This record gives sequence, structure tokens and C-alpha cells, in this order.
Amino acid sequence: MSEWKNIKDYSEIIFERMGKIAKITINRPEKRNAFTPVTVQEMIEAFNICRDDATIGAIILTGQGDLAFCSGGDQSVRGNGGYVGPDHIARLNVLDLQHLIRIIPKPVIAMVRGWSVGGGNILQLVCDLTIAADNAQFMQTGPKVGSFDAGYGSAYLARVIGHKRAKEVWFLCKPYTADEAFQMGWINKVVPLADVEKETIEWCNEILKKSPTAIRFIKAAMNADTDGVAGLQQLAGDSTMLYYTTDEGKEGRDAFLEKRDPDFDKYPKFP
Ligand code: S0N
Repeated sequence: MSEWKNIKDYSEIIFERMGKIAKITINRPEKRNAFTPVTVQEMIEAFNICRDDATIGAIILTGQGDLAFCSGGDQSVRGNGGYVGPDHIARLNVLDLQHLIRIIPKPVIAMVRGWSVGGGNILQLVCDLTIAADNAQFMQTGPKVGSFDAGYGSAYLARVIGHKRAKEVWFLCKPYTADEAFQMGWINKVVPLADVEKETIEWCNEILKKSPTAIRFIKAAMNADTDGVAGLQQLAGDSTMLYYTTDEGKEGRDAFLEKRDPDFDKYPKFP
């Protein structure tokens, strides 16, 4: 696949696009694509660029090389209270990234080759869809390495694969093959390693043929069901966005600016 074009240079990720598809690749293969605060900050910026660019309709998140999607937080920069970057501040900014992937109103597809571990596996979880190579392995290690994600990584995981399975994943910390993950409903499809990018692009292109507004609302509705008031806020915000585009919505703004009473009488009261 040589048609990817660089969007912007970063130090720990690669950010490219091919037509309407953007690809964000964690580029630390020597550490099995473990993330630092810098990796996460770069991903947040790239996702925000995708969010603002109306010509991008689908986003792929992946890791460089065949050995790992992401092995979670880089344990060598884990300090007291979080992961430490060049500013010497300990932070868990991966939580902001998880949230951004959830609320970005465009489909995000995880393309998993090799290991998907710890906080990396939670990034895979919060993506809308996951296409895995047949060499993929999925694992939470928190209770083994002195950490845990009790947010999306636990509560949302239980929604996705069921409570018994989610507890097993966290209590035993054992690896699951791509086929096992598929059986659990943890991921969407398993394909041979050589085909994983082709398959992922095909899924993106299939989605890109569909109505972006319909996709946006379906994503927001599912988040509203799982994310409480924060999810509802997203769905409500999308509704407001649509309302702003109607003549009825514009009448309220125009009446205010023209210093007159609004005339909402002429707008239909749908059943
Ligand atoms: C990924 C594993 C299974 C791969 O094994 P393999 O293929 O045998 O390779 P290795 O020889 O082990 O690794 C190659 C080199 O890469 C380094 N490396 C791998 N993973 C990491 C890592 N996460 N951090 C730093 N370095 C890593 C190895 O050290 C090796 O380097 P060299 O060649 O120099 O020896 C295997 O590597 C493995 O099990 N890795 C550790 C996986 C892990 O436990 N990850 C961390 C889990 N925790 C989190 O991710 C925290 C998540 C988080 O940020 C968070 C989010 C929300 C709320 C809370 C938290 C929280 O902090 O808990």
C-alpha cells in the first residue's frame, strides 16, 4: 500500500491519509508501540485534525510493524501518578485520548497486528470497530504490573464482552488469540496478516459510501446508552447542530438580531 500521503510529521506517530481515510500509526516498534505522554499528545492532535477536516470520513488507528498494535503505557517513563514526558509532569493523558476517540463524530477503526496489551488494548476497545490480523493477541496486564483502568477499560469492556468475561480478562491477565477475541465479540473480524490493511481499507470505503450524518448519530446514540450524561451531551449536541441548519432554528437567531419577536408559527409540528 504505497498511496498513503504524509499529513504532518511527528516524532512518535505517523499521520497519513489516502483519499478520505486517515491513518494514525504509533511508531515505537522497538518498544512494541508502547505510548509515552508525547505519543498520546501527538495522537490527540492528529485525531483533532481529522475531526476538523471535513474531507476526512474515516480514521484507522494502528501500530507500526507486525509485532504489536500497542503494548500500553511505556513502563520506563511511568512515574508517581502517571507517565512522565519532557515537561517532567506525570499524567494519564491517554484517558483524554480514549474520550476523544469515543466522541469524534467519525468512525474510528483499530487495525491490530500482533500484541494489543494494557492501555493499548483499551485504545483498541474504544475504537468503533476492530479488524485484527490472525497473529493478534489481546491482553490486560494491569493487576500484574501494578495498574488498572476502571473506566472504559473495565466498565465499558463489560458492556462489550459481558461481565464474566471482562472479570476473567482482568483477574487472570492472560493473552487471548484473535479467534478467541472474535468469539467474545471483542473485535469485529480476523483476517490473515497479509490482508489486514486491505480489509481495513475495504471496511472504511464501505462506510464512506453511507450517510455521514446517519453514522454520526448511530455512534452518538450508542455512546449515550453507555456513557451516561456525557454520552447524552454528545447526542444532544449533534441534535443542536442539525437544528442550527433548519430555517426554524435560524428564525430564532434572526429575530434576536433584528430585534423582533420570532415567528415560529410557520414551522411544521411533525407527528
Ligand atoms: C507486549 C509484550 C507481550 C511483547 O512481548 P515480546 O514480543 O516478547 O517482546 P518483549 O521482548 O517483551 O518487548 C520488546 C521490547 O519492548 C519493550 N516493551 C514492551 N512493552 C513495553 C511497555 N509497555 N513499556 C516499556 N517497554 C516495553 C520491552 O521491554 C523490550 O525492550 P528491550 O528489547 O529493551 O528489552 C511484552 O513486551 C509485555 O508484556 N509488555 C508489557 C505490557 C504491559 O504490561 N503494558 C503496560 C500495561 N499498563 C498500561 O498500559 C497502563 C495503561 C494506562 O496508561 C492507564 C490508563 C487508564 C487508567 C490507568 C492506567 C494505568 O496507568 O494503569
